[in-house]
Amino acid sequence: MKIIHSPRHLGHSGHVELMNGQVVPAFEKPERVAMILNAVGERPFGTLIEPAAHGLDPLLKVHEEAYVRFLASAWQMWTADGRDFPALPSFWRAPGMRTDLEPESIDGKLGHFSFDAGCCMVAGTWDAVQAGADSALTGVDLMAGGEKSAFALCRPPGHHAHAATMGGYCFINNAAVAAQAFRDLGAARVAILDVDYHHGNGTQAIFYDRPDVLVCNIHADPAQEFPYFLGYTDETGAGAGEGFNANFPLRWGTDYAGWGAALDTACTRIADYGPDVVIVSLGVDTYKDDPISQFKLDSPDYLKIGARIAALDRPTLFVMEGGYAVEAIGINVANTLEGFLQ
Ligand code: Q9C
Ligand code: ZN
Repeated sequence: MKIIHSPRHLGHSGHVELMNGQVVPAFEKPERVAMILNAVGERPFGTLIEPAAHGLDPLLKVHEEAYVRFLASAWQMWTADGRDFPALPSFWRAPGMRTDLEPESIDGKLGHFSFDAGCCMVAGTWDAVQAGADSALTGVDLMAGGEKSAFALCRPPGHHAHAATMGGYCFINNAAVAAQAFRDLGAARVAILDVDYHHGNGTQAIFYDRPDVLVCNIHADPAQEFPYFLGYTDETGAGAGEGFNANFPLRWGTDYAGWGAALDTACTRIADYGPDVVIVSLGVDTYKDDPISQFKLDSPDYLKIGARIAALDRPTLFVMEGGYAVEAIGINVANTLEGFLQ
């Protein structure tokens, strides 16, 4: 299995987030990728390759142009106001306020295009984001060329990003960009299996009214956990997409007995759909010692996850999402891939 990775993710560093009302160093940090590279490097998985540049067109198929323009110019606008520290939104709308107007001010734009303070931007953020999206797109290219699977080691992650909204450490929705690229290359049906601890609200929203991309999410119950405002069981799709979104929310404290049962149900749904390709939004923040999460999966469980996904017997693109227990993230990702390949 080829692993697609760019060192340009390192440009997205030194950023912060809000935790318990305080500004703290971001949990989504560059060391995550270093640990994954170490762990996969110790096993006979295949070769590391750099992504090819794909430009903005494939991103614009799932993201709005004004949003991409904002991402590309935000750091320049923020620093033009004399600020030489990371950019963080702190103003949002309440229901009843205007959603149709993009403010001129960068402070207004940051709120207009975000749903939380989880997407801090620094000088190298946009370059890192583009390299991540290119990694996912290069994975699509490899599989279009006949590879049975690939792993896009994207950083920052993507599944919380909507068509015109950043949040939850995510700017461009790498899995959604890849799904659309598969469609444009001729795949009739794409299934996205999101196993990150958090609900993939952006991925759900992007494909909510479409039957050509089935989205299945296994995640912490949004009544208890971020992103709080999406990810319930009654969200099953809309219009032509009715029946093509499936959520499996699980309570805090869930271990592999409960989690694996949900995975089995989700995989059965995917098998019934008969996709040409499966995209796995691979978050390993389900791990028992994850610093911001409340599930109880242990490292050997990730071997079982990989094996269950392999049993679908479909071409499979893994796209990196979350996972913040830096000491175990590499083992857990490598175990997933090993379980898949065995
Ligand atoms: N500051 C992903 O796993 N913040 N995003 C929760 C802790 C949001 C996680 C509160 C967590 C987003 C891709
Ligand atoms: Zn997550």
